[in-house]
Amino acid sequence: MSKGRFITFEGSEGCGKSTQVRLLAERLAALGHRVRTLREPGGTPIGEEIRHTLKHSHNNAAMTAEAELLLMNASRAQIVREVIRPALAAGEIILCDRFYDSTTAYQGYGRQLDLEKVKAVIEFAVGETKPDLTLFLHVPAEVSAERLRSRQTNLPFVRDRIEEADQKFFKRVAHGFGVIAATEPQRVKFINGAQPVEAVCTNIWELVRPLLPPVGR
Ligand code: Z5A
Repeated sequence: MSKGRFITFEGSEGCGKSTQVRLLAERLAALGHRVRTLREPGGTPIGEEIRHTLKHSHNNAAMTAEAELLLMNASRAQIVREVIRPALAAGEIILCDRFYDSTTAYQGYGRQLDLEKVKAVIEFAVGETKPDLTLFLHVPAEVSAERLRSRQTNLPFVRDRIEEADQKFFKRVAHGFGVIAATEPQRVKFINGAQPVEAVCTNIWELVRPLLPPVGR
């Protein structure tokens, strides 16, 4: 394990990742840990431009699955070297909203790209930099849809190319996350994201606490 800790959050849209990243970061900071929150795609100036191209650009409608895979991993290659490795070497705790399991689930299972090729691209992007712990927040599709609906009614509409995919795509993504969690049970921990926020928070804390470095290290 590196000097710092690298914890990733995964799951379908609306599963509560961003909420839990924020709450865990607040808790760790209150205990005196040096903590940094990141998101993918994005998290660096280059990565945020790639994120815009992937999600919101007016010119992205014709994007191929292959281009999507490479752009996700271009953003990742940048954040790994520009931010994650230096922060881990300095002993920080990194909480990242999505990382490479999302590529396996969305581009591999969702877009149905060859899983071996997807794996090779991920490995090129991340090298030795892998999460110490991955928290997979699972919610049923109807819970995810309901949360996104209620959030959308409170915010101005912003088009998102990835969210335009059909329900079959999102079913394949959810199946992909299930396969990932079953394949790597040591690293990937299943959490029932449909519980109230506080209960999810408690489940996460039980998994994170044993991994923490001493404060001030
Ligand atoms: N993507 C990809 O294809 N390949 C990749 O390699 C990577 C990503 C890295 C990123 O979108 C998109 O990129 C995503 C996958 C793809 N696409 N899709 N579709 P994003 O970053 O904009 O969003 P997201 O990652 O999909 O997550 P999200 O929609 O922002 O949701 P969330 O972070 O999981 O949930 P939340 O914002 O914390 O909560 C959603 C709502 O539910 C909100 O109103 C909360 O107040 C509420 N909430 C949260 N927890 C609870 C509980 N426990 N009970 C009740 N209500 C709750």
